[in-house]
Amino acid sequence: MKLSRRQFLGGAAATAVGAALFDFNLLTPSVAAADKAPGEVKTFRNVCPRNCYDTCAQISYVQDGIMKKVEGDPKQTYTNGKLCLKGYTYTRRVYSPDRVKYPMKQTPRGSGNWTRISWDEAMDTIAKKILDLKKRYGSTLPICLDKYSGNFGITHYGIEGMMSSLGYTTRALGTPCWPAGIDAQTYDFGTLYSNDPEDMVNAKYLILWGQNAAWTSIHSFPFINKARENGAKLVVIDPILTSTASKADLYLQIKSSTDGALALGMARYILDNNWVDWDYARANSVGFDEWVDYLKKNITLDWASEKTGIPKEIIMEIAREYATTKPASMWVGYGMQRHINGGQNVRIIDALGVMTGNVGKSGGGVNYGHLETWGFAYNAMTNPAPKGSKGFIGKDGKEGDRNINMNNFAHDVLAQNDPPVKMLWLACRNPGSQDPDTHAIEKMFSEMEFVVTVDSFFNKTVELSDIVLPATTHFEDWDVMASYWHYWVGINQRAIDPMYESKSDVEIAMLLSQKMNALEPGSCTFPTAGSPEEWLAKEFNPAMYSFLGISDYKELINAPRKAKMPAASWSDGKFRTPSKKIEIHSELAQKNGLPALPIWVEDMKTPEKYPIRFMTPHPQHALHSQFQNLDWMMTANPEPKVEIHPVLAAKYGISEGDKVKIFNDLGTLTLKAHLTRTTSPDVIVAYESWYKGSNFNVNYTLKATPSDMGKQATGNDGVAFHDNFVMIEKA
Ligand SMILES: Nc1nc2c(c(=O)[nH]1)N[C@H]1C(S)=C(S)[C@@H](COP(=O)(O)OP(=O)(O)OC[C@H]3O[C@@H](n4cnc5c(=O)[nH]c(N)nc54)[C@H](O)[C@@H]3O)O[C@H]1N2
Ligand SMILES: Nc1nc2c(c(=O)[nH]1)N[C@H]1C(S)=C(S)[C@@H](COP(=O)(O)OP(=O)(O)OC[C@H]3O[C@@H](n4cnc5c(=O)[nH]c(N)nc54)[C@H](O)[C@@H]3O)O[C@H]1N2
Ligand code: SF4
Ligand SMILES: [Mo]
Repeated sequence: MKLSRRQFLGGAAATAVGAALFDFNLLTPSVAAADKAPGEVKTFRNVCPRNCYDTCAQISYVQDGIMKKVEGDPKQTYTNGKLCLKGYTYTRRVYSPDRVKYPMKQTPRGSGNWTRISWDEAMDTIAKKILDLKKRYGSTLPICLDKYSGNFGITHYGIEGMMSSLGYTTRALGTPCWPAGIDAQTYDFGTLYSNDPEDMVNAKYLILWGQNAAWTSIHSFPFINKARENGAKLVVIDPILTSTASKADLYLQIKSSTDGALALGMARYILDNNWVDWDYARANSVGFDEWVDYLKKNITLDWASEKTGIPKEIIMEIAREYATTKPASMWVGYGMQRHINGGQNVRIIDALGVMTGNVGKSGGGVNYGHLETWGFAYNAMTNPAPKGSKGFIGKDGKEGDRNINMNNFAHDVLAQNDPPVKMLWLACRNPGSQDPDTHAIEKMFSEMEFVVTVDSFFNKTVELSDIVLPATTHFEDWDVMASYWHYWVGINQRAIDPMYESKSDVEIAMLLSQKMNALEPGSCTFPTAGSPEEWLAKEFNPAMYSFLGISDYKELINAPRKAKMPAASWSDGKFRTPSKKIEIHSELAQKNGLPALPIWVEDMKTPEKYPIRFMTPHPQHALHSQFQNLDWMMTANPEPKVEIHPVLAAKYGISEGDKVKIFNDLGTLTLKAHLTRTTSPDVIVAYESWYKGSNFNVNYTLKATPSDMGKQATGNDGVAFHDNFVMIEKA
């Protein structure tokens, strides 16, 4: 294929940037300068739209239409001028030769036989298929959308808007990230709402509970370090001695899924020593005394120690320190709630925070995440179904979309029969690599009539599709982003023109609407015109403007804005539960078949046949299936490994560097062994990721076991990703 001048420039410039990332003056874009002297370097404001705590404010540097480098924005105090490793690779992503450049079709699906097609042909094929399905089944319900976190920019909710504009469809509902913990905090406090992470500097004691900030939220660390410089002690509780744990003053290698037992043991000791903040707990919560009764009758330190594998003396030590060092902050990560009792464990930790009066305090809190700054207009998302559309009649008798479980997607797609799901639209989503039970996912794809994926790379999901449409990156479009962790909001400017023939998800929706209406007038309500900036402008509303202290979105071009919120969540004591108090006793939880109180719920028993727990948490060099495929990352971290404790390795005759077969009833994967004492002898670890040119995928062995919570606030329970058991042998 002949390269256009633009493609060539992109590749060459990216190489120049690669050689000189940290010395901007060394940049010699000789190719760009071939026909004229280098132009002025322009800067643009961007925000990293990945599903990352940090949602960094970025500055992109563009010369002659080529993005030369990306840095952290110093005007945003949380990002504070720095990016993570992934953030610094963005030029490699934008100018990657592996990008999906044009609309392409694959015949047959899965064959790798891709041919370039025009946008018009792509839209014509897709629109005709939609109309055909609608005619055959009398509705658009056979069309199913699976969209999640590839890009959380607000205009990207236009993907959902596009679906609504076609009629009522089938939708993957839920979140794999944090649903059990969201429900736990919803039962307790009424919603999830956490302290400003920058407020961690005020903590005098800090517990990171199943949270690997050194990898997954690196910008939080300067605030943690500052607190430590001020004398705060850092405790990390994790079954794996992570990078984060290595920075702690005290690390507890807890048995997976037993955090509730640890918190209950701590609570009992706090109670016995009367370090309880009775005034706070009784004034602000309901059911506190009932829970105290439970502690007295059921919980002992010996029991907690046996359950968790943590010596009694250590439980006593952290209980005393946590209860008597004020303010004390807890950060509950998403890793610890990926269990069959994960939500319940979060509820118990919440209760510990309430018991010690640490909720509502600066430097305190039981922090998990928030959605307070997400009050946008969601204009692109809101479209009426065309007149006469037939929908799914829900339990409430209302007609609408048919929601299926995002966290058991393959199963749920195949379980639909009235009408069946026939077509998938995937955008910002890679279930081929990220969903549990990859074999089931592959089977589901193979049974579809038609699959469209919008993405920037030929990943596993694209491999299973009929048509791929090239998506722009966040430097090629206008957008706005909020964080689920810090309180800042920032804008994405179009720093460079869309690469090749790529388009944003909203532009694709407009094109589809044009085609649908040309073929069958009135068949799609999505607007057919609008510039990227117009779409962006419509995502703001007066409340958002006032929250950010601006009157026009363009002000965000000068600097990101921090929402006007107190640093301490719940400092006004206005909880959002039915009783308006913290519900230690939650009737809503009880109504949903869960314990009313934060009491112990058993963890998963280890199956005899598969005695080794296989943990697959989030990687350092990747954000799920993003980034690890880029050349710099493949150089930094060329291949996946499985971490095995030397004692376990010895038992199976495995040495450093050996190939190890990891298997259970669901599937098998073979990985190189890395022997390390950072894990325990009954747990092996491989970080989920998508490596270029490799079929490595941890999810081949992972069953879609639901976690205990998630339904209440997010529609579906989470996935107990870490309750996964396998056997190993030397390959
Ligand atoms: N074993 C195991 N599995 C896990 C987890 C685990 O801990 N262990 N974690 C789970 C969690 S928490 C999550 S959040 C999920 C993540 O699951 P996904 O959201 O599916 O994961 P990503 O790989 O981040 O993104 C999906 C795709 O979006 C694409 N994309 C990026 N920007 C755009 C855009 O603007 N438009 C379009 N159309 N596409 C775009 C990316 O190129 C990528 O291919 O994985 C889950 N899976
Ligand atoms: N670099 C990088 N950053 C990311 C992501 C990424 O993929 N890569 N993903 C983003 C997304 S979508 C999410 S959801 C977040 C998730 O970020 P985190 O909240 O940090 O979640 P995880 O990496 O899934 O798990 C964190 C830790 O929980 C531990 N853990 C597992 N089970 C238990 C348990 O029973 N008890 C305790 N105490 N600990 C346990 C794991 O060993 C792991 O070290 O990170 C975001 N940031
Ligand atoms: S991946 Fe996370 S930490 Fe890295 S640049 Fe993006 S938002 Fe920042
Ligand atoms: Mo996530």
